[in-house]
Amino acid sequence: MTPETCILIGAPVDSGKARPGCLMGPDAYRVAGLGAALADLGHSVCDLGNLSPEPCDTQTDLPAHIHAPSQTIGWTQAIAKTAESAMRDGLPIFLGGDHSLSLGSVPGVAAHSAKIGKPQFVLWLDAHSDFHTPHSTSSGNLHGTPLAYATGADGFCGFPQVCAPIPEDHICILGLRSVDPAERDRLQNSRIVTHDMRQIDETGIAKPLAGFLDRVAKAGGALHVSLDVDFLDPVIAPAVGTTVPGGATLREAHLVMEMICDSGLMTSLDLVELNPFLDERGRTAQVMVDLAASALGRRVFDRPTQAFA
Ligand code: 6HN
Ligand code: MN
Ligand code: MN
Ligand code: MN
Repeated sequence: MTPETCILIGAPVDSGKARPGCLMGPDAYRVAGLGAALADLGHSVCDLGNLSPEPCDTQTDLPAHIHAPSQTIGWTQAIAKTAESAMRDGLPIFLGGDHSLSLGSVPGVAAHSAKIGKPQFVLWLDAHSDFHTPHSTSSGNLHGTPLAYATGADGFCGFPQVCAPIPEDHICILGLRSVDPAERDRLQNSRIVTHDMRQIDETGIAKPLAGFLDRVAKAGGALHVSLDVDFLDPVIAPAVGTTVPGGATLREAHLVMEMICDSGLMTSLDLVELNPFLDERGRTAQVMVDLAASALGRRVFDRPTQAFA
């Protein structure tokens, strides 16, 4: 593939839910060798280090059960700004951090795409749809809301204005197997394209993905890929707080990344929800690094053999 300038952006966001640990994610990806893996594929790699949230102490009218709203608003502001500027310089890879980091990454990259006249598309690889608003969520966890925010949904009082909302039919979710009732209603009334695990079992994962990539290509679009650890089956990726059995296999996940690579369409990537405190000898971090490498050109026959003591 064409060499890219990969811009690693650490976003140790941990405010999107109550259980801590995702703040260690960016460093786990570095220890697992993300930078070297991408450099070995011929890309130039620039690591911006870890971002900090902007100070935010605004009192908002968000419902009282929303967890840590000010921190997440501060993160959203910081990440969105960095996302937009990094898009000018290369292919940003956001190292999470929980999925609330996408409240910043998706609107930030979309703002850049709008300025250069490219329609923005989003591929959401996740067991969950993350399509709650602060008013529909019962958990109060903002990591369950970024897709709704990115489409410009109402109810995100105190968050920055989304200047380039993603059209619902530019979003494809793959891997669904846990959707809350209120979220299901919102999803069913939307034009988001969803492929749940039942459908993936029936058709294989390549067919629905190829259809979506084809649409992005025909539209001349920019493609943001958001990879949640829980897209994967917990047997291969245990280091996440929201495990749901019955997820993607290792080969299904690599095939997705290889097809994304072959399409040449990916312009930005989130690696989210890794909680290293829940990992087993770093193996989930390693799987995520290997998947990022597949999305950026590593082929099955040049995967290194890993010997763990
Ligand atoms: N994620 N739907 C549940 C909630 O609390 O809103 C789970 C959200 C999971 C969030 O996958 O990033
Ligand atoms: Mn998610
Ligand atoms: Mn999830
Ligand atoms: Mn590849």
